[in-house]
Amino acid sequence: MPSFERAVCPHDCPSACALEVERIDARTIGRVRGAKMPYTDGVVCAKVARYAERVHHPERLSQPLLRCGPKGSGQFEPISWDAALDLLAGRIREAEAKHGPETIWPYHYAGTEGLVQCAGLRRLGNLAGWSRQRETFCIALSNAGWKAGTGVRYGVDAREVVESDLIVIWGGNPVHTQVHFMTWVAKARRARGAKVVVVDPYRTATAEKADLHLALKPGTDAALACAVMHVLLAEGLADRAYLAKYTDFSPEVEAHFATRTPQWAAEITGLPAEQIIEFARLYGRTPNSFLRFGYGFTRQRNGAAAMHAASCLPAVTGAWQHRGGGALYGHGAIFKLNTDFLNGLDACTPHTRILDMARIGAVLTGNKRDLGDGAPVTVMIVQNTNPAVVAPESARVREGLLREDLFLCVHEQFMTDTAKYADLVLPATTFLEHDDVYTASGHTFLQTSRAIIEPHADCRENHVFISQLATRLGVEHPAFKASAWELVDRVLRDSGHPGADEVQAMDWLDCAASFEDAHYLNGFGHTDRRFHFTPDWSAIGPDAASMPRFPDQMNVINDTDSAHPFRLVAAPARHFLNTSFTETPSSQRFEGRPTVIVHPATAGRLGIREGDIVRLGNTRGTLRIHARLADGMRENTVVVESQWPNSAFLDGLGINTLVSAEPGFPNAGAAYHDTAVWLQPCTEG
Ligand SMILES: Nc1nc2c(c(=O)[nH]1)N[C@H]1C(S)=C(S)[C@@H](COP(=O)(O)OP(=O)(O)OC[C@H]3O[C@@H](n4cnc5c(=O)[nH]c(N)nc54)[C@H](O)[C@@H]3O)O[C@H]1N2
Ligand SMILES: Nc1nc2c(c(=O)[nH]1)N[C@H]1C(S)=C(S)[C@@H](COP(=O)(O)OP(=O)(O)OC[C@H]3O[C@@H](n4cnc5c(=O)[nH]c(N)nc54)[C@H](O)[C@@H]3O)O[C@H]1N2
Ligand code: SF4
Ligand SMILES: [Mo]
Repeated sequence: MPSFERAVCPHDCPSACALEVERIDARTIGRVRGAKMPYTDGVVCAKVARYAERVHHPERLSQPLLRCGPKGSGQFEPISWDAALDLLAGRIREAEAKHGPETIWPYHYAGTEGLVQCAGLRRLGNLAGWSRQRETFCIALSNAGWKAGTGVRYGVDAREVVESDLIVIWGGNPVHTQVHFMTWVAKARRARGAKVVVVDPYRTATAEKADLHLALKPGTDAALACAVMHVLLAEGLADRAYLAKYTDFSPEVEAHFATRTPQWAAEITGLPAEQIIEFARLYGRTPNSFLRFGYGFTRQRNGAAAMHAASCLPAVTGAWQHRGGGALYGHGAIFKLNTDFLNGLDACTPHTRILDMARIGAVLTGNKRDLGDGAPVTVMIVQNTNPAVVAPESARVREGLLREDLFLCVHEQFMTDTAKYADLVLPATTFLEHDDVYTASGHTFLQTSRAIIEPHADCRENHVFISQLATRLGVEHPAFKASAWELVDRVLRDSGHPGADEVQAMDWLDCAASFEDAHYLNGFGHTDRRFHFTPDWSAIGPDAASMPRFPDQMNVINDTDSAHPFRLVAAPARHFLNTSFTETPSSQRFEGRPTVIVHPATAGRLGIREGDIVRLGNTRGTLRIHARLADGMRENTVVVESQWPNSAFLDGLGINTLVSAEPGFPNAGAAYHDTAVWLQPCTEG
């Protein structure tokens, strides 16, 4: 008898949806619909509504595979799990004996956001003394910038936008990347006619819905924010009492903003000065303005400075004091989770080297800047991520992954581009086949999720695979002896929450901060409890000396020049989730093929028509791609919505071929949308 079972979407998305999954039998699911959790409220994105396509996909990995052809040939033969684990443990021991334990690089990201299924590999690495990773794919720059001002990562509950009169969506595309926020925006519009402003270099699906779209040049958000504050201060729209009580605002800061005029920002951003003033007045005259920050605008070398500058806005107007006012970037800190046990930190204090995961290409090709005199990486275990596609500098990543002296083990649900380069490919369960616990960056609910069907074929969950490997390596920790559900229980109890069964019975646990805390009315996260216009960047990252003293535009982006006259934005596609769902037929159908969006004026000038193949390039490489014409952006902006597999591109290398691995400031972070390129019509077809 089919029934609907509760689950939580595990994908790397701010919504962490509560789901109801139709269980047809012990091995089969049917429909997936949203559960009535207060934030996601029964809504689910199209790609997960069709999850049956993914979990029952004919190309799901179903057994361990050993490479039998040349590296990257895609030729594999089946082996048993026991043989695979013995082989992997043997290669690890050999490599450790030759180079020391830091030669092993466990490499993982948020393919599943489940705390337990994510933690195993990190725990094993910590206990075994392997190299660690600096997690620079996603939030390094945005976190740095947010914490510089506020001191702690949380913000106003997104549901409060129904009490806002102005919603500013800054540098994110929630229609693609977190559809639920848009359902709350729609409620605010219906309820009180709230105005919507979108700050984004191109007319995204979100910008299409806006009352005002500020289509600035990528990497110039700090200039816009500073000019807005110039107007607020100059026109009496600042809340001086709030500034004095809650911030470190000073005459020097004010004098600094006095020089950051709309005309100055117009030069940098490409926005008309009048539009900047119009936005500043709208913002300044609306007490209950809600700023929803995306990650997108921080994926620039100056992204942390941009986030810091933009996060100053509600401190100038005092919007934080009002219901429906303030800002949200992410909620991380409200869940107050103690993950020491999960990460093995109860039993060890790791001191090993930390390698920047976004610089995987440089690391694997032996760049001294990354490795110093340390050992080369000769064994990698990759889990929950697909670096052959998602990391910057794809050509170098490929060169590194193809190294004959690298043993690469990839634990995956699908034969991804990374898995194709592996020596050993191991099949993984999906969230429907294992237990876990999830927080969210976009809402305040903590949720547990239990297996609904049996593991597909010979798939093993992350936790089981890593525990079995630990046993073979003789690495001991009680977590390796526990079940995933017992670990869920442990992390919840260690954090002062009810246990796993209780949370499961409650469906979800609201960890929302009080109004006063969420609005920082009890003070900000710094020791002086104030918002910082003048941050202590040295507390945030090693490159503090490069950071501006006051909120400001930092001229460190990969700007256009005569050889590279276009700025490329490599934004997320709607029907994929990073690289996940690139394998499902309906997502492929909706997305069509990789395209570059080109302004019609530029296309006209270069003789490019809709659907033509064009070539994009810079010093890192070139690729061919079909052109799509659209306005709503500056003439020298080009946009590729991805992340398509490399093989979907005409030359077999994806958009990150063009993206540099030069980190952002002051604490690293990948700058995915910070790329200067040239664009040419393609004559070779
Ligand atoms: N050009 C460009 N590049 C980008 C970005 C961009 O905007 N533009 N965004 C960047 C960002 S923000 C991020 S976070 C990264 C994300 O990049 P990735 O971390 O690679 O992202 P995903 O595709 O979400 O997940 C990777 C893999 O995890 C696997 N997986 C899912 N669940 C499990 C599991 O339970 N066990 C195992 N073993 N595997 C599992 C999936 O099958 C998938 O292949 O990409 C970055 N790269
Ligand atoms: N459908 C779908 N959903 C996803 C993902 C996906 O790939 N697809 N990825 C997931 C992940 S891992 C993450 S981190 C989140 C990311 O979610 P978002 O917060 O939306 O962040 P991004 O998607 O990186 O940013 C997208 C927008 O940033 C804009 N942008 C780029 N550069 C600039 C700039 O300099 N200034 C301004 N103002 N805007 C700029 C781009 O044009 C784009 O519209 O989404 C998650 N959800
Ligand atoms: S991908 Fe995001 S929006 Fe879609 S179901 Fe998962 S959490 Fe919800
Ligand atoms: Mo991300």
